[in-house]
Amino acid sequence: MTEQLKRVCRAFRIEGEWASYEEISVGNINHTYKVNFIQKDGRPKSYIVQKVNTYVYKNPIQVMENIDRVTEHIRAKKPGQTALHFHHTIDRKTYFQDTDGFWRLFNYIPSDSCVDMDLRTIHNAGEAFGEFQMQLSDFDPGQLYETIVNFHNTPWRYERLEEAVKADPLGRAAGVGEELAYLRSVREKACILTDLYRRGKLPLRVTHNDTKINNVLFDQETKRALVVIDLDTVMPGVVGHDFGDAVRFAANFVAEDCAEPERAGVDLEIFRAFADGFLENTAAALTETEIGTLARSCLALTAELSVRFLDDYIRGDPYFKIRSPEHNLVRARCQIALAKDMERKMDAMDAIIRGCAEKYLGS
Ligand code: GN1
Ligand code: MG
Repeated sequence: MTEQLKRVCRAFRIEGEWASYEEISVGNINHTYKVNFIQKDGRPKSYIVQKVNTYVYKNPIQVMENIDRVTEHIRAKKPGQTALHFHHTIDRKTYFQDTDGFWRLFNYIPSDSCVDMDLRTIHNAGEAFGEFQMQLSDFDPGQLYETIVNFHNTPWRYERLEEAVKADPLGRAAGVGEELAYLRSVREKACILTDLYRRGKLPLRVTHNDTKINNVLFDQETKRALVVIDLDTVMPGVVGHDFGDAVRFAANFVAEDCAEPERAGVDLEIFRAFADGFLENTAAALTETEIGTLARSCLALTAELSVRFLDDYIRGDPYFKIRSPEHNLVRARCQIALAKDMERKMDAMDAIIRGCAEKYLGS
């Protein structure tokens, strides 16, 4: 690996003396490394190198173009703000391709990544994702490539799952009957965002689409959000894609791949903290219908991801990185347990959303 990373750093014209590297294992798609150099003046300097997963991102150049456009737009709005800066190769590209893959390199930002998930940090993450949406509210979604087609097309995700069950290449479908039955039973609730969008009830926006809270970097001292990262899936979408996915990840009592699904569930205090931060920055701009979908978007995104994990498990795990043979099944079960708890708590979640919206709309 060292030789490979050194080659990538040379391609991006990184100066100084190579010191070491470490792999950053968060993230289920790309491979991420922190590379450490000693500069000429003797001071250390680190960068992040990523190998983009080209099975997932079939056209990584389009991914980079989307990121360039979006970050430029945000930078113009808030010039001094901490940002990701992608380094260029000698031929002025923000990526480097070799026989090993598609690489990019950007600045390392010293930060806290939500290790300490107290309510204030969660609130700040809500503000950050809300602000991100608002900064892009005047960005024409038509300017962005759809880098993963049908990414949040929930009915399509269900169709893919049914195809996988039919093909059943590894004979895994027989062991997931209960999971399938539950997911089929909530299909309509899971598809609510796609359905309302198709009926013209929800506006198209530019969304982040991967609002896991570890995609926000926090200031180590103040705990304020510094920057929203991982812009690979920035694409046209609806507001619930970002809100729902963030809650799915942040408000669960346990990690998204906890092997004890009975412990999964929505922590309503975390939910409230995130919703309050998010709505503080978005309530005034969202339509009544959009606000009305926020609580339900959490269930929709959780069910959708359960479908994706189960689909990947049945197909033999071609998509998500796994750390054990049953990892995708464990993930699917945990997400299903979370979805069930969301169904139970839907009225309470909705009431919290209404309360926060009223607070910021002043009515
Ligand atoms: C993937 O790469 P990462 O870990 O940020 C996935 C998301 C899922 C998430 C679940 C492009 O995100 O959609 O919600 O795993 N990203 C892609 O952990 O499929
Ligand atoms: Mg991602």
